[in-house]
Amino acid sequence: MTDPFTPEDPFTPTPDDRFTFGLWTVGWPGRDPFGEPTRPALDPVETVSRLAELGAYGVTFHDDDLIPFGSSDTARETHVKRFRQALDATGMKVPMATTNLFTHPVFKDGAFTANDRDVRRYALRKTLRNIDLAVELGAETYVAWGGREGAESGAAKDVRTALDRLKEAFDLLAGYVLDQGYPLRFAIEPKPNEPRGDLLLPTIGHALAFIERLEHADLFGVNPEVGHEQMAGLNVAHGVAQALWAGKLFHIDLNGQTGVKYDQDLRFGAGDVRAAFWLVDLLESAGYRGPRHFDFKPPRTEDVEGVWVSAAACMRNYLVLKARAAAFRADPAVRDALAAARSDRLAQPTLGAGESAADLLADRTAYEDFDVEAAARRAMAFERLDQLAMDHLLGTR
Ligand code: XLS
Ligand code: MN
Ligand code: MN
Repeated sequence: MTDPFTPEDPFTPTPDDRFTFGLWTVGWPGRDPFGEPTRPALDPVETVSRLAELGAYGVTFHDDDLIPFGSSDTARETHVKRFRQALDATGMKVPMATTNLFTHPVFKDGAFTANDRDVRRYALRKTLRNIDLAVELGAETYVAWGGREGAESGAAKDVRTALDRLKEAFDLLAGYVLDQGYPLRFAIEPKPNEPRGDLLLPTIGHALAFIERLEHADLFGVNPEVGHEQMAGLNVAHGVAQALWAGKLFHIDLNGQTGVKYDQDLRFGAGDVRAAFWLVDLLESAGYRGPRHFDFKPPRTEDVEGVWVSAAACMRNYLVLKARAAAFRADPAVRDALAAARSDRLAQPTLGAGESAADLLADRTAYEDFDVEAAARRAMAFERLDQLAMDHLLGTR
């Protein structure tokens, strides 16, 4: 077997794979609610060059990942300049950026939906400022994760009013982007809980429904995160499929999670590997063109070298799953099993062309003469199909 971390390995990524990482992912020093950091902070310049060496396409950032909160204007310029130089030197891109509206204590009750109006106005200014920088650095997508938009107790937050404020914020931000002529779209990132007990827009479905109420709905899509859907016990591939169906999959956060528990942010492929397989199968077969963005946290047991092992493994696992999914789709036995499962028939519209409800009511074969019992006896043969998928995933086929 080839060493998994050498260039001869068939699963070695290249920028064409469009793999991106948040500065805050590999840069996470390992501080958690129970313990101090286990690793030093990483210089964004080092992150850019290490990720470029590993074959990534680009990096993404929260404003405060790049420019520490409270930096002077001069310090800000220096941080941006050094980052830009690292991008130029490596050819790394910045396809997405976002705002940190959750770390500073001022955001303890949220940002765009904080009960305090001055905090909401400050959050909007912080976001507008970073949108300018995001566009300057070439970003096409602006992610909006709610952070602390939520509550721990019932009366603390009037959810309907909070949604009014959230809409007000997004209408303002989109209006600004349009006025400036920025080529930027927004991707709302759902999450069910953490850091608040309950967060607003907890799932892909909630976010999709919310978007339809926005003034510039066309500018808004979703940024689903694998683990966030799984924290709610949901099937992430189904949620992503619905986002694709709605034309709203603007971005994606790939990582791993083992069921309904705290936000683990494991490397992609760890956790529920079957869910990861079906997600990659979906993204690849649907022709999703956006970045494959990893939002993970190398466990705090790792040192800095372990961080790069973990980052490389995210990309490797994606490419392995992509190859396994392609082999599954190309397998003649799978084609037979799909036919036995009549999966192709789902594409046939239920009604004939121009058929009305009256026509359906007049069709005796649809009801009066339909042999319900015979149809109920038909096997769907899904187990054979699923075991073929398992065999491909496990490499036993
Ligand atoms: C936290 C989120 C966050 C967003 C960006 O749970 O995943 O990292 O992706 O703010
Ligand atoms: Mn997460
Ligand atoms: Mn995320």
